[in-house]
Amino acid sequence: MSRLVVVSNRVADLESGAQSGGLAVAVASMLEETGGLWFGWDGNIIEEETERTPNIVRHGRATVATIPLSRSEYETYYLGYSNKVLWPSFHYRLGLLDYESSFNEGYRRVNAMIADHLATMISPTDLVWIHDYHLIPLASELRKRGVKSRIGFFLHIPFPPPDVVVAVPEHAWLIETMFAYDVVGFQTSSDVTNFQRYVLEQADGVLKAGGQMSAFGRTIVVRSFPIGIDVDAVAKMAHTPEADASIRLLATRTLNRAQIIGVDRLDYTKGLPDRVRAFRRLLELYPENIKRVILMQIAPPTREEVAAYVEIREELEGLSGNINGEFGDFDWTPVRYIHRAIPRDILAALFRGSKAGLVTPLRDGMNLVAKEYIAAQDEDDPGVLILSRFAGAAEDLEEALIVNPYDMDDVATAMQRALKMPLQERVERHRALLGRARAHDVTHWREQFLKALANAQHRYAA
Ligand code: GDG
Repeated sequence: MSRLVVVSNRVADLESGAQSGGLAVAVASMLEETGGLWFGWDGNIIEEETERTPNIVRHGRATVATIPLSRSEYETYYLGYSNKVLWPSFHYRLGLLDYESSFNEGYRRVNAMIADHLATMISPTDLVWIHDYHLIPLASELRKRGVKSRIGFFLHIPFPPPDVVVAVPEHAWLIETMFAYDVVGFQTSSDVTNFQRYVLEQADGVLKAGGQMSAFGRTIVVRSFPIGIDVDAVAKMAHTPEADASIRLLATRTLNRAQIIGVDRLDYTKGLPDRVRAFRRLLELYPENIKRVILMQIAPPTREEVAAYVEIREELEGLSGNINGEFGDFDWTPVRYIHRAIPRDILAALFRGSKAGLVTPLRDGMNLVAKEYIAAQDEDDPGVLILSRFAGAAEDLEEALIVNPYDMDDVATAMQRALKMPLQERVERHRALLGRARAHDVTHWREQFLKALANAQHRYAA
């Protein structure tokens, strides 16, 4: 079995595995099996840009190698190019693109620096799996340093249509670097189509049999690998005696009011202000819900050094405050907003204790919260998932109530429908959704990707 080398912007903390998500656990278990390596930024920032050597720690058979970033690398590579250029544009939000040429220089420099370290740690028989938009050009940097291993890339965020991609000033260079991989994986078939269109229209590429594409003198495999969760782990967390107790306490505290839950990093892609507006619309269109329903929104902070994130927080807090002031009463707070991360087990209990899960991003690569909400439900009395058509998850989770997050009335009507849905319909929809979450779980995702990578023609072999 080949050794697996995983590279991502951040590595998960394998020590505190209890709090880690399914992805980290799935990758970690694979690394343990193969004695693999995980390389990434350690989350620290050093003021001076000095020569650095990775810090290497062993966890069982797995090795974790991390490296700090300098202040200027953090500002250009991470905050700048990754999160002010690629993140907004790949989420179709060109109005939020905030470009400086120094960002791209920093992005190239950090990818080259990582390649310098990694190239010495990789052997030709390794399978190298690189993750996400921070590291798109990493394979091309590794190839320059003579790395001949099979290298795969998985994009966790959407890939937009060519008209949007071309707004990124270095798009031609960026997409060309993707042809240094052997396999390029996306979340959904529409991301694959968008990528194919770019390659055909902008790069004179050719689409070949078996999902292969040729351009820039190279041929790569391009496919979708929809990411999933560890369904049993979430279900188990939602059904412990402690979870039972939390749900009972919640019911007492809220006087048995129906709860609708949203859980999202406070990111402008997640559609949080629109969601709160839709909740207001629910109270206006269906006033029977006044004093009977609560929207619980958990929105932990993220990327607060980027101005667009400060603005979205202010907007969300303003809207929540307005509803609570206007509709609330001494014994009812309509919107409960928590700007903090909640432990995973509590989250699972909250999912199970909520009549509806509200997942309404304006654009999302997949959205794991949708799948976690399904996994946490009681099979004989499940809640209803309301899902944005713009989440990658909507391509598969057809039995959810699919909504347009820009249309407040549509979302409000779906909430009302979820609150009123008869038990039999809830059970049937949930059974189908759970089957889909199981069929496309995180193990399936990992295995499918690594199988495609292992089977890819070894074009760089000496
Ligand atoms: C990117 C793509 C794609 C959230 N709040 C808390 C908490 N979470 C956990 C959720 C879930 C994870 O974080 C979020 O995953 P999502 O998939 O919803 O979204 P992104 O963070 O934007 O992830 C996305 C994903 O990558 C995987 O490929 O699906 O489209 O944008 O697991 O439960 N966890 C804890 N406390 C919180 O308060 N413990």
